Amino acid sequence: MEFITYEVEEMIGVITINRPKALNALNSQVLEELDATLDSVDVGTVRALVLTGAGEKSFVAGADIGEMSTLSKAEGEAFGKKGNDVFRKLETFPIPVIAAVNGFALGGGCEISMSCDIRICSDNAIFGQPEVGLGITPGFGGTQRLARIVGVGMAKQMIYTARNIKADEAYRIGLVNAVYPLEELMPAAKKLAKTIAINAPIAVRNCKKAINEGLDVDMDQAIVIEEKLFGDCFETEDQKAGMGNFLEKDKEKKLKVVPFKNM
Ligand code: DAK
Repeated sequence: MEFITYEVEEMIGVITINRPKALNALNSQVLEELDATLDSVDVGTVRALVLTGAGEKSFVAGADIGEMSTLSKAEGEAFGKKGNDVFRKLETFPIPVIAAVNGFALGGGCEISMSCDIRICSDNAIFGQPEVGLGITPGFGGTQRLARIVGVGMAKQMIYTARNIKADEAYRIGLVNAVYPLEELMPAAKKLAKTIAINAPIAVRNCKKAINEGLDVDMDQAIVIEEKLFGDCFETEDQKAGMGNFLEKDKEKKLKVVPFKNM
């Protein structure tokens, strides 16, 4: 891999987009390598992912404008599909993904962060959807995910004006869950990932699925999705150990990591 690094620490996988000379902009190769990296994650042992960018200035400064500038309509559509497929893979990845946004998150950079389950950022982070200034629409799901995360009015304002926002505004509108000094961002992301990782993995996966799938349907259908995924947790070792520890009032055991089984 030239542009992606992947490291596993305990039960946490850290994926870094590593193309700092172009502020980690997403060209076809980055997207292909990211896709292959996700395929290589051992979700039997890794329980949460952190996605970040290399360097201290940029998470991802967008899709690669140089590569896009000469695309035909058909090539533009194919490039859009390549990005959308990998973003969707992230969004529906069986384990939670935390975006640790360490600087610019523009265009495709903002969009890839929105494909993650949770976003936290450094205080130098800048978010924006500048596409209309470049003569295109957001093409990696920005028109859809931004509205779902920050609401229709704020999403329309950001997209129509192409105006960037700083970390504090991203926090205020709910685009990120927390803001940290740059040097504290990765430790905070890993701590958050570990807090998720020590919980029962089947339950965490099912929560992700229930939230994601439930948001796409009406409430009656959504409740049925939740019921099925709730039921699915029973008779698993996670559920037996989790509830058993509580009933035994064994605080030590309660804090222990439940073995990963029954998937
Ligand atoms: N693409 C390619 N190279 C980029 C880049 C990008 N998005 N962003 C930065 N770079 C490169 C710069 O060209 C420069 O390269 P060298 O000149 O050194 O070779 C290097 O990174 C450093 O950038 P700057 O010198 O510009 O650094 P500054 O600190 O002065 O400025 C900046 C940082 C982030 C404000 C500036 O680089 C900038 O404005 N970058 C572009 C940001 C942007 O507009 N991003 C959105 C891209 S549009 C679709 C699929 C996808 C999309 C749309 C449709 N379909 C097919 C339907 C997605 C679109 C986008 O993401």
